[in-house]
Amino acid sequence: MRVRVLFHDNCFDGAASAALFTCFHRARVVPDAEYSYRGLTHHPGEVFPPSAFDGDENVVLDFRYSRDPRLTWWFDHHVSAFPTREDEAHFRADTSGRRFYDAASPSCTQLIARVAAEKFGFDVAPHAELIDWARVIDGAQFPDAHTAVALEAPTLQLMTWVEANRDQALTERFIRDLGQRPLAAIAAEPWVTRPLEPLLEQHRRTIATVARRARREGDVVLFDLGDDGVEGFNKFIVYDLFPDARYSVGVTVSRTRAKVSVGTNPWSPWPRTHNVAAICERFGGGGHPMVGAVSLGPGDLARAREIAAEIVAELQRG
Ligand SMILES: [Mn+2]
Repeated sequence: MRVRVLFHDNCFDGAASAALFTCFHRARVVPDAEYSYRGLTHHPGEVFPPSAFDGDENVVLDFRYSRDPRLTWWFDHHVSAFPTREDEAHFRADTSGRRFYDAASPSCTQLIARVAAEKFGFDVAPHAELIDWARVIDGAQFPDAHTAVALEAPTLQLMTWVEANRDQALTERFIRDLGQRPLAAIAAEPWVTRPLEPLLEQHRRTIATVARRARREGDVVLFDLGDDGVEGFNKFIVYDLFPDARYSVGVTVSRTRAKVSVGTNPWSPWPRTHNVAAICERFGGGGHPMVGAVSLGPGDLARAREIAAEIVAELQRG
C-alpha cells in the first residue's frame, strides 16, 4: 500500500506530525506500507495541487481540510482549518473515524499523539521528546524570550533549519529521522549544521539591527527596519531586549511588500488590553488577538511608517 502524506511545509510541527503519524500508522494500521511526503503551503485560492491525493491512503496533517473524496486521514488544529462553511459541515458529517480537529491543541503533533494513544492504543512514550518540543514551538510556549531568540537548544536549531529548507529529499530524510532518532543527534548531522550556519549568522545580524533600531515608547517598542533590508525576523527579539514591554510594532520592506507587524509580549506580566487583530483590520490588515500585520505595496514604506506611528499611539492608550 502506498500512503501519501501531505503536511504543512517549512514548519517544525508539520514535519513532526508527518513523523509521528508515520510511526503510528505503521504500528497500528498497516505494518508494511510505503510512505511518500509532500509539503503544502498556505496561499489564497486552491492549495491542494491536482495530483495531491495520489496514494491508496491520503493523509493531510497540520493543514486545512479538503472535501476531496480521496482524503483518508486528517489532523489539524489551525483556527483557519475550514475555508468555507461547507467544508466544516462536510467534516462534521464524517463517519470514517479518521478525521480529527482540535483548535485548542497547541500543536498538531500533540493532537495526533492523543488520538493515536486513546483511540488506537499506540504507545507514544518513545516519541515524548518530539511531542513536547512541537508543543513548545508551535504553541509559542517557550519559558522566556531569550530561549526563543538564542536558539541554543538543538531542537530550536532544527526548527530554524526546517523553516528555511527547500530541499525536498532532505525534508523526507528529516521526517524519517524525527520518528526514529534523538533530536540532538539529528541537529548534529552535517546536512543540518552546514546550511544552518549562515542562517544563524543572519539571525545574529538581525538581532543587532533590531537592537540598534528599537525605540521604547511607554509600554510599546517600535522598531523600524525599513532602511535595513531586513525582511524576516524572529518575532521574540524585541521581548528579549525589552522584557517588560507589552507590545511591539515593526516596520519592514521587501521586494513584494511593505509591512507593519504588531505583537503582544507573551511573557509580559501586565494584562493584554488591546485586540491586535481588530487594530490591524482597521488598516486593511488582520491576524490574531495577540499578533497581527498590515501589508502594503512595496512602494508604500512612508504609509507603513504612518500606520505604525498611529498603532503605537493607540497601544499606549488604555
Ligand atoms: Mn501546527
